[in-house]
Amino acid sequence: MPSLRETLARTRNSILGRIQTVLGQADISDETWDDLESLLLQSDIGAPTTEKLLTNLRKRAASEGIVKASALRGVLRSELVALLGPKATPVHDAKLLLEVIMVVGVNGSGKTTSIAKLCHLYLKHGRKIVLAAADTFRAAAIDQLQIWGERSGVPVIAGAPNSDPGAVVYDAVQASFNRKADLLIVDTAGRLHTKHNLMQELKKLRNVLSRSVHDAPHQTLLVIDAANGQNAINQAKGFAEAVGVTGVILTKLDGTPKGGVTFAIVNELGIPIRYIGTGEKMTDLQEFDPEAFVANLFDEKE
Ligand SMILES: Nc1nc2c(ncn2[C@@H]2O[C@H](COP(=O)(O)OP(=O)(O)OP(=O)(O)O)[C@@H](O)[C@H]2O)c(=O)[nH]1
Ligand SMILES: [Mg+2]
Repeated sequence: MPSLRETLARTRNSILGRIQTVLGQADISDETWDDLESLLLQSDIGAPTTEKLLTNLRKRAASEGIVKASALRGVLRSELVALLGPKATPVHDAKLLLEVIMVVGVNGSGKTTSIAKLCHLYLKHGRKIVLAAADTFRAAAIDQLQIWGERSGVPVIAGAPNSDPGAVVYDAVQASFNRKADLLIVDTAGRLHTKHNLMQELKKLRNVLSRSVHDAPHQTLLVIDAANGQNAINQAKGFAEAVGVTGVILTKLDGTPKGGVTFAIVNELGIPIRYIGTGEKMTDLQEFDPEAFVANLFDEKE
């Protein structure tokens, strides 16, 4: 399992790492602010979030009487941590008979892989899991989930290719009750958000869940490929409007310099990051920890 430090290497080495050069030994000048702004903008943090950060930094520099640019490093870090909000605590309510997690996201973002990783994590916590293969549009998608299920000994409820995903979800709820499972994770299809019918389909699935299990889905996790950078924001808005999203699984941080998008997601969408994907293996999922995340974005040798 790669460490967070390894996972963030590309992001750290690309742009965010250069911030320490800008925030060097000289006194703060207009140039410091300009350079900082342009680096933040290049780092996929996005314009609204960059603006917010700079406003806060300027205020703190003034009120705390900061003169040296290097003294802004710590302030920047604390502002970045504050932006990400508190570490999300596990939301499992033990009184819930059956918890339902619906997983959504565009195709290829890493939904099925992330579900396998979530299984691995929750099995360690002693949960009894059923998976629903509600991505019925591609036979390969059903197979992929079944392979993961077999590997970890978790039953996968699936239908025939092109069958009604609502029926699959309904069957999966019944199977969960029959098997006395306490966690049902639903995999869904992921065409582009611009195709209205996908969103309609997801809404239908959501309704089947809410009619079958009290308060379900208890979590709706949106899987976002970090390599999509700023494009991920609009995608996420589409899903959030259609099905309501309670948390984000940010995948493929290991392969991209665009880790700055993490801040844009939380700030612009107001949705917390719950997990991050750090590789392709079952064990490559970490609970998101804002402080550790920010600490590993910068070079420790500063
Ligand atoms: N490096 C890396 N690869 C990942 C990560 N998460 C997923 N992948 C890879 O991304 C590719 C797509 O993952 P899937 O889980 O099939 O994505 P999906 O969202 O289910 O895709 P569709 O079923 O087509 O909608 C696979 O090759 C995964 O191995 C990650 O955190 N890091
Ligand atoms: Mg899939």
